[in-house]
Amino acid sequence: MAVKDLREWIDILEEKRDLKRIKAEVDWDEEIGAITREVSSAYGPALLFETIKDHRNTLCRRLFTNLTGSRERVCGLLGLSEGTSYRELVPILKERFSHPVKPIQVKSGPVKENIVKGDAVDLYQLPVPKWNPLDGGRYIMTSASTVTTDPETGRHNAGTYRGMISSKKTISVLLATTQGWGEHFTKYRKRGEEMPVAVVLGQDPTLFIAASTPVSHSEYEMAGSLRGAPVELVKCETSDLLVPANAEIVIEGKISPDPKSFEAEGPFSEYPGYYGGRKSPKHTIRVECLTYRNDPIFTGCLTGASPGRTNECTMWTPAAYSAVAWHYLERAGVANVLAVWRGKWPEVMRVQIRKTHRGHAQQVANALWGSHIANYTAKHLIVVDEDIDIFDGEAIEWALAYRVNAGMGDIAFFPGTSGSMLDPSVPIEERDSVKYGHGRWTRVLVDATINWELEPQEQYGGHRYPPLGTSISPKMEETLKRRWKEYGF
Ligand SMILES: Cc1cc2nc3c(=O)[nH]c(=O)nc-3n(C[C@H](O)[C@H](O)[C@H](O)COP(=O)(O)O)c2cc1C
Ligand SMILES: [Mn+2]
Repeated sequence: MAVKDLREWIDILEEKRDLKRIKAEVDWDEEIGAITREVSSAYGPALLFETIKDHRNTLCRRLFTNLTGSRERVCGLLGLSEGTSYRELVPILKERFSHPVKPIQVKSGPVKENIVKGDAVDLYQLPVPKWNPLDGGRYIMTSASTVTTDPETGRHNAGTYRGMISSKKTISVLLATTQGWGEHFTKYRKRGEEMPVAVVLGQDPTLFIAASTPVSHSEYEMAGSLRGAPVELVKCETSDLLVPANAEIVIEGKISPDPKSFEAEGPFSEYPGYYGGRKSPKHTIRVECLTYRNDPIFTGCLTGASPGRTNECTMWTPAAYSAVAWHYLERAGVANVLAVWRGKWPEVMRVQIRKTHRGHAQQVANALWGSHIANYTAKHLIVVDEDIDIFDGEAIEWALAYRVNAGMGDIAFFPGTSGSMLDPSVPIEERDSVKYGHGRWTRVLVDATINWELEPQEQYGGHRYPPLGTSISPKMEETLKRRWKEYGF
């Protein structure tokens, strides 16, 4: 079932007629982004741009995007039937995220076919789009996995983190201290050392999914589990970092803790559907080496989503984040969680429980907000009972209407927590990326389960709530079935 690499994924999509090759020359400056926005908002095919302005003769000439732009495509990638619903996908992903598959190290691989070091490095050789009109530059790290290691344990982390080309040999980035690489960077900084990084471009898309999800294990192990076979890794040229042997391109470099090395970064069209971050000096990767396959294929993607306008990541981030959140709840020992669903935007998360005690929803909130997934997720948490379908917006609205009484403590605030730097409802000063490395959220629990402080009532047949008024009796169901045609239907 495993897709070997990006090229095999392209072949599979081509065979399924789910790939569009665009041969007409297109401009990297806004045009590729605009086409991609239109196509992904219509859940259209994957796109391979084959002729890009200024890149007819550069070391990389082609760009692949929208590679995971429909639910069917994502299910195909995971070896599942295309009809698999999100309701079914979440527990499947939870299972896979709970069963890591260790990567294996190999001596060499296609990514070593070409090696460029030192002065020969020129990032403008890559067809990197300026995706959106007000982006601060050409964002090179959008579907890249940025690999770092913990200097104490050697443990690898791979994350999807934005970065833009700031010169021929530098990439300025938005480095959040609460993210995997941020935790590593804090340790390097305390030692007064630079952090080695490797930016992996053009990978088997399961690694893109793992690296974009706050998983509890190594992303390589998670990608191995998602694809059903170990990821093959090779050592970098300028550090001990391990990177996928079949990647299209790997950029090796260092990030210095010295603010003098910082270069301008931002803004960028971000996941909330608004531009995020201002143009200001930020941490910067000093590139030392490029390795790449012959005739490499660059990959990138759009991020922002607003109502009716979307991007490929929203086809799987809700399911992947829901699966990991559920996994963390299980690990914390929270019993009777029946389903978890994060919508298109990570700020709102819904959890369905079979309530067994007072404070059950509060326990869910504490466990979730205390876990790694909460860094960018679950600002607003809605917990519902088992009869509320969390995939149904109307059911959620009904629960919010009739199972929430703020006067009885059903809404709780938890101020002063770290949160997203990109949520525009938070004052800019409170999410200064260089000063704090993260944003500040007041989290909200909406306990939309039936409040057990409401005493059972005799007039409600001994229940806390009145009987459901919209049901018809079994006797009438029988009658209607029998007489339906007679009524003239
Ligand atoms: C397309 C895309 C772009 C992302 N960009 C960033 C980013 O610029 N900075 C960031 O901290 N997280 C970003 N994320 C979210 C992280 O990838 C996500 O939080 C992931 O869990 C990070 O890995 P980590 O948990 O190992 O840090 C992005 C996610 C996606 C899907
Ligand atoms: Mn991680």
